[in-house]
Parts: sequence; structure tokens; C-alpha cells
Amino acid sequence: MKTLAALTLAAAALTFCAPAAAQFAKTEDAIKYRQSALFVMGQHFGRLGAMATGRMPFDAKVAQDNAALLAQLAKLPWPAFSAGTDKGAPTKARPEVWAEPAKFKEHAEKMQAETVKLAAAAQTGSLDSLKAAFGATADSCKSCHDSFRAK
Ligand code: ASC
Repeated sequence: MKTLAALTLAAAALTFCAPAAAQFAKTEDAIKYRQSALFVMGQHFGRLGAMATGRMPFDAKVAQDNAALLAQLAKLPWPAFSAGTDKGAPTKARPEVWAEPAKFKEHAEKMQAETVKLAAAAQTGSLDSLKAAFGATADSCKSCHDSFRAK
């Protein structure tokens, strides 16, 4: 019984300490995780876009909060594109994600960097700064989607 408990603990510890690539119990979980993270990002980015394009009145505090969240959320999706998660649940991720990992990583890092700049722009309280940084971030979303996401 003691041995079993020790083994269970060791297995649990391994699960928590495993590298990011092995964080998901199932392939399907990794796919759902990255889709969920990107969906939530889209919600927050969409609010910033609504302000940047005048569809929603500009509120500096709301912009700051959304942009700060977005910069944190932008860290989430990437470990969930781990090896073997190209199928196992419906996904628009193209095979290029795994065939061209350096290029994919470059796009992911570019987008993350843009969200950090967007959060900094939102901090200034200037709508013009927000607009410029929003546009640059949207371009980074789009260029990755063009190469790595199926239509
Ligand atoms: C979003 C969203 C995207 C990007 C992209 C930017 O809010 O869901 O896919 O922004 O449209 O060009």
C-alpha cells in the first residue's frame, strides 16, 4: 500500500514536472486547449479592435485591462501544438505547423512581441498609440493564419 502511494505520488510529480510538450493527458486536450486560448484571445483582442476602429467608445482603462490580459494569454497556445497533435480532434492547424517549426515559432514569437507592445501602448492612454499597435498586432495574427491555419 505504501509502495503504491509512493508510486502514485512519483507519477503525479512527473506529470507536473514534465516539459510543456507533455502537459496534456490527451491529444484532444491539447487541441481544445490551444483553440480555447486563441478563442479567449480573440475576445479580448476584439474589444480592443472595437475601440481602435470606433465601434466602441474608447475607454483607456478597459483598453489597458484587455491589452494586459491579451499579452499574458498570448503565451498560452504554443506548448499545445506539441508533436502528434496535428490530428485527434477537429483542427484548422495545417501540417506546416509541424513541418516548419522554426517558421511557426517565429510567427508565434512575433505575435507575442506585438501583444507586449500593444499592452504598452494601451498603458499610455493614447487612442492613436492603441490604433497603431492594434494594427501591427492584427497583422501578426493574420500572417500566421495565412501560413499555418486552414481556411
Ligand atoms: C481576431 C481574430 C483573429 C485576428 C485577425 C487579425 O480578433 O479572431 O483571427 O484578430 O482577424 O487580423
